[in-house]
Formats: sequence, structure tokens, C-alpha cells
Amino acid sequence: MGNSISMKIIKEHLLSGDLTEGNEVAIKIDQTLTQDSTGTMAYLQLEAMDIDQVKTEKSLAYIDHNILQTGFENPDDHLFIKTACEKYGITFSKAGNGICHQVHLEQFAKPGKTLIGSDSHTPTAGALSSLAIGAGGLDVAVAMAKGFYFVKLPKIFNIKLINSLPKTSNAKDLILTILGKLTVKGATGYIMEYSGEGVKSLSVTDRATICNMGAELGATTSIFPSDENTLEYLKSQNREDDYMEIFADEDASYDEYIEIDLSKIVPSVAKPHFPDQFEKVKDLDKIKVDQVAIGSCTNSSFQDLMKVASILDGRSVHPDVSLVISPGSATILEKISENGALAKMIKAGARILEAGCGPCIGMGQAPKSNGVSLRSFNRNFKGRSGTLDAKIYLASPETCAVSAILGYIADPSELEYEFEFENPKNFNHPKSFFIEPLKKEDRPKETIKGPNIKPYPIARALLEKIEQKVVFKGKDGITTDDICPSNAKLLPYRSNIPYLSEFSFKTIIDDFSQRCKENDGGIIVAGENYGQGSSREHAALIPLYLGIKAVVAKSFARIHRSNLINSGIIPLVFEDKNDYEEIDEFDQIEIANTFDSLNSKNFTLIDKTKNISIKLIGDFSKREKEILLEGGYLNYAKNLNLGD
Ligand code: MIC
Ligand code: SF4
Repeated sequence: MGNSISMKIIKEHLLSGDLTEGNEVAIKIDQTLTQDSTGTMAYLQLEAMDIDQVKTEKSLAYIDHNILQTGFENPDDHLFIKTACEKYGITFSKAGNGICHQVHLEQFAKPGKTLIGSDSHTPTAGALSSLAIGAGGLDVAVAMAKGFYFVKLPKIFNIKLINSLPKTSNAKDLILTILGKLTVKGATGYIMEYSGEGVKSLSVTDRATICNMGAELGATTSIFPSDENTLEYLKSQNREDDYMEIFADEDASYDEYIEIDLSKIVPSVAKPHFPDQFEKVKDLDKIKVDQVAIGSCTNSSFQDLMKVASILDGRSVHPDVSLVISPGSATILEKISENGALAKMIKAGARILEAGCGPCIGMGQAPKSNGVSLRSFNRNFKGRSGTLDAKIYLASPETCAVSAILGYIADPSELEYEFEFENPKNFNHPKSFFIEPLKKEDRPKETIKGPNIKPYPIARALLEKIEQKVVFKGKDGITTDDICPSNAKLLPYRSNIPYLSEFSFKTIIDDFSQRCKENDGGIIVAGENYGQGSSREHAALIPLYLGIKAVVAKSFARIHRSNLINSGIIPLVFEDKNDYEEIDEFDQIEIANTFDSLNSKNFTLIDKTKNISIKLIGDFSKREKEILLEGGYLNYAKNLNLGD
């Protein structure tokens, strides 16, 4: 049997572990990225690892999320990250340079390399055949300090593409269709590997849209083969030398397989409040929109924005609609300003934001009460826009632009337009947004920390017996945006866990932190896919700070499960999912003999209020067990060395 692309890269980078599916392996990490809302924690943890300089080929710190500076907090965080970069030999990407994933795709991602990033959309680089994985900040800190990352060997899901997309469809419509079929947890434990002659019809930035939203499927990552489009893209980025041919062997083995006919993909949306709520635009009632937002790491490429400009050209945004456009990178902003596309957008009445995440993470542009916002973004979780009762629909940039003109969610075919533009032969990136590492002898010894930067909570070792109340019982699909809400008011506090903890679960209940304080911590019970969405380890650090000892759920999202373990909070699943119904909020719970149970995988939960016992499973790797027993990954990783 031959190898898939993913297995080829994993084999090249394997440091320890057997290549059997489900087994935990350590892989060498070539590149890392952080962004500013997860970066402060990652660099505080890197400092605690006591190293001189990073061990990777290339590590970057992007400033892209917290670029609205409403107080001293964000600029202070940025200065801390900048000084950490200077201290450890990391490239710093200043605010205004663009969204980490777009800039990384343009300037750094390379076929055949491994990348981990403290952002769940790091797999965007799979469009350039990198094995790119999103992880918690601590995992990224360890990768910077030690050069390795542990991952459960995923299964490989092959998606074979045939034919090509119709003119009015975008790669976004394809990934929304896949999400509709597989759901937000359908690819948990898988790498999505694309193949087939249809791949050739997709540009690298189309592929990036698809890999980006693989995160919404729960996938470990997504990856495309490298081919002539890859080479052409790298040439246009002045990086021809980074090209390497990489494709799956003809007889590669896969664990799952589907074939998709691109010619059948039609303009689609994800309805509120999850990215898998698929519907064809033509099957929607005429839904009036109040706001349209175009951009984010999913759909803010040069190509996407040129399509938007072609649609807006000579037209006006509907009087009841606010259209905001945020370009993915300074390079793209510069190119569309040079070629006149930006002027077309402005003339049509679009509001232009700087290159960054912006409204995608509620950093400005919160919709009106009960408003409808149509976005070319990747997540539409409740409250994420900054307005709790807003309804967010996700769609392609074409659907967004046409709808901004017509005032309701409309199929792009409702307006006539032609795409007449050429990709620049050379994107000639502005270099002034980067600060490259200093020579070793010139590096500062200290970082600078503003008053809002508080120490992160220290993980505790697992208790032999956990006796706590259920302080919160959540339904299926609890997101990290629920556990640690993010919006323009809260993002400035990403380095202040005590402050953030006051807002935990505010999208669902008002008094979570109060409940924890009154009960000296507690246990969380939840349904399927607990912790889906963002990689923010704050969603584990806040519960740690509030004294949460265990989370019992029907299933967990991959990154969040690791973040819980890294923070010393044990994640357990119901053996029989029906038992979820048996437990109520404020029941008194006991989970005894945890040390023995770690080995047998079988845990017993006694609900003392109901006088019943429930079987739980805790399936941990040897490393994860040691982390839980030692009280967190930081202690464990400090003294661990693999490879050279
Ligand atoms: C997101 O899209 O949810 C974020 C904001 O980029 C997060 C990171 C964060 O919470 O800071 C992610 O995707 O990991
Ligand atoms: Fe930024 Fe949104 Fe992408 Fe997250 S999903 S990295 S907030 S643009």
C-alpha cells in the first residue's frame, strides 16, 4: 500500500511513537505561528520554559486579532509579544500586516513542512501542502522551545473532487456543502486529504478557503497536493524555491472516501448558529440583511476581493445595509489600492477596515439588536459577533457582495457581472511590517509586561478522589466562545484570566463564576463536541482558575480536550451517552479511585444526589496520564527532549 500526502509528511517528521491509527506520535515541527489573542499566554509559558532561543526553522508572532486599541491593554500585550520575539529569535508581524493565516500562506507556508499555530485555522496552510495543525498556546510554546508536537495519529479522509465549480460558486460553497454533509464533528480524528482532477481547477487561495474551514469539521487538519497551481502561486509570491512536488501515491490507503462533483456545487449559506447549518441560497426565503461583512482568514484573498470589486463596480450598497470589507493582508490592500478595485468598493459605499480579523471575532462592527449579518467568515456561533441576539449567516464573498447590493440574501446569479482581472505576476510584499530576529548577542534579556498581564493559573495534579457539585450542565455543541466569550470588550483581557473568568458561559448563564466560587470549584457536564471552535486555551485556564476538576461530556473537540489535559483538568466521556440525562445541575458528584482508573480507562461517577452510579471512559495516552498526574504539560515538557 502506498502513502497519502499526510503520511509522507508525518513519516518524514516522526520523532517517536508507532504509526498505528489512534496512537500518539511526536512529530518534528518546522514552523510555528501565534497570534496576539492567544500569543500572550503562549509567550508567558515559553518564558517559563527557560530557553535561550526557539528550536524551529521559522517561528512567527502575528498581531491581527486585538488591533482595535480602545485602551492600553492591547498595545501593552503587543509590546510584550514583540519583546518576547526579540528575546527568543522570533519574527514579529506588526499590526496592519494582516491575518496570520493569509500572511503565512503568502510568505511562509511551504510544501512538505510541518506547522503548528495557536489558532484553530492554522490548517489554512494545507493549501500549500503543509501539514498545519491548530493547537493550544502551551503546545505551541513547547514546539518553539523543544521542536516537537504530540498528536494522536489521525485517520485519513480522502475527498476526491471531479469537474470544476460553476461561475457563481466559490470554494466556500464547496466547504459549506461538505459541512452540511459531515457536520461540525464529522471529521474529528481525521485529516481531510483532497485529490482528483477537480483539484487542478482550484487556485491555491480557493484551497486555502477549504482547508481553513476544515477546522469547522473538527478535522486535525486538511491538505491538498502540490501541483502547477502551487508552483505558479509560489512564483507570484517570489518563493519559487520553496516549491516541492508532493502528492499521494496511486495506491495510497485511506480510512474514508467521498467523491464530490464540483459542477453540482451551488451558492449556499450556513444558517445561525453553526457552520454546518447548510442551506442552498435558492431555498431560503427572502431574508433581509442589516450588515454584510467580507474578509476573515477564510475569504479575504486578492482573488476574492477582486471578485467583490467586480460585483460592486458601478453599483451602490442597499440603503439598509452596512457593508464592511477587511482585506486579508497589507499586500492585498496595497494591490487593490494600486489597481483601482478599492476605489470601486468605496464608491459603492463599502466601509473599509484595516487588514485583520475585525468583525469575525467581534472586534468592532457588532450588528444591531436582533440584526441579520451575512459574512464571508467561518464561524457563526451565538454571540461571537458581539451581539447576543444577532443572526449570523455564512456565505461566499460573491453571495455577500450581491446581497449587500440587493438588501437580502441573494444568489449571485441575480446580478450580472464579469470577473475581469489578472493576478499580479509578483505580489512584492511590503517588508516594513516585519521585525526580523536580532543577532543573538544583541537580544534583550527581559520582556516588557504591562499591568494587565497577569500570571496564568498553575495546573494542579489530579486528585485521587474528586468530590464536587455539577456547576454547569451544557447541551451539545458548547463552543469555546461560550466558555470564554470574545468580543471587543473582552479580547483586551486575554492576558488577564481572573478578569475574563467573570464572563465565562455568559452566552448561556449569568453566574458561572459565582457558582464556582460558592462551591469551591466544581464539575462541568456537557453533550457532544464540547469545546468546539477556537483553540483558545483560556477556555481551559478559566475553568482551572475557577477550580473545575473534571469535565464529563458525550464527546470533546480535539484541541479543547488537549487544552484541558495540558491544564490538569481531566476530560471524561460517558460510556453510555444516555446517562447524560441522569445528571442534573447542582447534583453532588464523586469520582473516586482516579489513579487506578487512569490505567483501566474505566471511571465510575457516583451521583450522590440521585444515588446512582454512571460509567465513564477516560482513554489517555501514557504521556497524557503523566501530564494529569504531574499537574499540567508545562512541568512535564520542561525536562523532555526528543530528537537532537
Ligand atoms: C477564532 O477564530 O475563534 C480565533 C479567535 O481565531 C481563535 C483564537 C482565539 O480565540 O484567540 C481560534 O480560531 O483559535
Ligand atoms: Fe481571525 Fe476570524 Fe480567522 Fe479567527 S477565524 S483567525 S478571528 S479571521
